[in-house]
Amino acid sequence: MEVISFSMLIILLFALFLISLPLLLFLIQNKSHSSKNTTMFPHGNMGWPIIGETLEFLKLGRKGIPEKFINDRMQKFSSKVFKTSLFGETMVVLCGPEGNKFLFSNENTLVKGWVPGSIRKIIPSAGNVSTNEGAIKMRKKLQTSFKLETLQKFIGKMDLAAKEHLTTHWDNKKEVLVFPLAKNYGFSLVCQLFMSLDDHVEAAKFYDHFAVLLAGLISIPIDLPGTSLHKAIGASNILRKYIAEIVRQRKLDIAERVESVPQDILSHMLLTSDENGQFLNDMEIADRIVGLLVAGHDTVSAAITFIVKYLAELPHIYEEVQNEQREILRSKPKGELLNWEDISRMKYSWNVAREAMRLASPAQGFFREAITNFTYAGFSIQKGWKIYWSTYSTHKDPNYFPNPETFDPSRFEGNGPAPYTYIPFGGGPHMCPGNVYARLVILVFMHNVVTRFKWEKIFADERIIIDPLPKPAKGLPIRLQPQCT
Ligand SMILES: *[C@@H]1O[C@H](CO)[C@@H](O)[C@H](O)[C@H]1NC(C)=O
Ligand SMILES: *[C@@H]1O[C@H](CO)[C@@H](O)[C@H](O)[C@H]1NC(C)=O
Ligand SMILES: CC(=O)N[C@H]1CO[C@H](CO)[C@@H](O)[C@@H]1O
Repeated sequence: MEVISFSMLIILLFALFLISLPLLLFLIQNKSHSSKNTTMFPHGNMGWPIIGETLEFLKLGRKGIPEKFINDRMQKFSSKVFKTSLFGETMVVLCGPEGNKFLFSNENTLVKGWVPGSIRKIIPSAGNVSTNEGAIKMRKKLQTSFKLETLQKFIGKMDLAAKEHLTTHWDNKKEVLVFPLAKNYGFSLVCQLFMSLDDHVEAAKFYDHFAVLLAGLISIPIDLPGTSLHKAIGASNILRKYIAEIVRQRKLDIAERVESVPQDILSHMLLTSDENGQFLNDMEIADRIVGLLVAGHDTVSAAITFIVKYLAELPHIYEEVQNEQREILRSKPKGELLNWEDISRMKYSWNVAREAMRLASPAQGFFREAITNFTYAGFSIQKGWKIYWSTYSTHKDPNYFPNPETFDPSRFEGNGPAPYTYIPFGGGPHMCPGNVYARLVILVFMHNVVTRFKWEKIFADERIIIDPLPKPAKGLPIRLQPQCT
């Protein structure tokens, strides 16, 4: 019975094929004929319907080789640009420093910022950065709040937080698991600095919702009960209500008695606002703060984790960082907290941090959307298409970074890497406003950790996973040896 129906199916398919053959031939001919003189679209493979090549993209990331996705296709299709489908969208990938330069230089004329649907559903404001007037004002406000002049006032607070973290979680321990501790540290730091959420019990409750939110951020955008996206949207609603209440209370405090208002980034934003903070309502401000919490904690935690990893693997580099930091410590009155002058002396340490962010870039890449039809490298790109560029494809290109897998902080000496090749924070007008924040937090942590500890890895060959941020597969357990200074 089965055999019969199977052969019948074959015959049926064959007949169908024969009938449609002329039509097919006509279509193919017509296509090649007309494509002779119409614009040429970038070549590429669109993968499966809807999912496209997303699974392959995510799989290579989990294997720790996200650059392979780009490199394979650059070889197959074009070294400059290719087409694919990711996160349910037609996606054009621009490659190499020329691609980066093109995108950064044509911001708001040919392209604008874009984020995948899953992120827009969880953090609505992430979808409309440059549309309405309130959003533009808010963005400007945030950018001033993230300038060095503003943030350097918080260096002492960052130093205290690093000291407290190491005392609580590292002191008197033989072993620690670095990655979860770095996440915990990065998160409690943003809570303290942004909105003076110092209470550990409150912060822990807050963190649970936050973890659910993060898990859904880069997911297939299907919002049904049980999916990680659905849970993340729920968590985001709780967090935004919670933060909106903090914002409401803070506005009241500011209106009533300015002197006793907590000195944090939220107060700074509200106090420097030209229109008494009325440009956005509390919920809209809360929405942006959730976005900042996401951007500000995970990336910094990943960077710290990888710095600890490389310092464990490379004792001569650890020693040089330690010497630089001990020198700074010795030059200060005992007990005085770090300040901007100290940070600006941490030149070697910063090169080490930058090299760690080259090899394990916290951001894999960024998205844009074409706002008009344009031609790039001879290929036509259509209005509405999404564009992706990847940090890893230049960070690991031997043309720009010889022996790309070798950790070498001297790459950042002198003029440093060629333009548009080292881009962990993006570039152009949309450059991540958190780069100054990241620099301060990372250097303050490095100062404290190398002046108090030396360490070695427990698993010499621990794998790296990128999902969506880089992390060591086993969380980077290390063995500690306290240092005296
Ligand atoms: C996003 O934009 C839409 C319309 O442009 C607006 O209705 C909505 O309130 C905006 N969302 C946020 C969170 O700013
Ligand atoms: C873009 O090009 C397509 C054809 O390739 C055309 O249909 C469309 O009208 C163009 N759009 C704009 C905004 O020029
Ligand atoms: C053969 C032919 O028609 N060539 C034309 C193809 O289109 C370009 C502009 O898009 C023309 O310049 C060519 O003359």
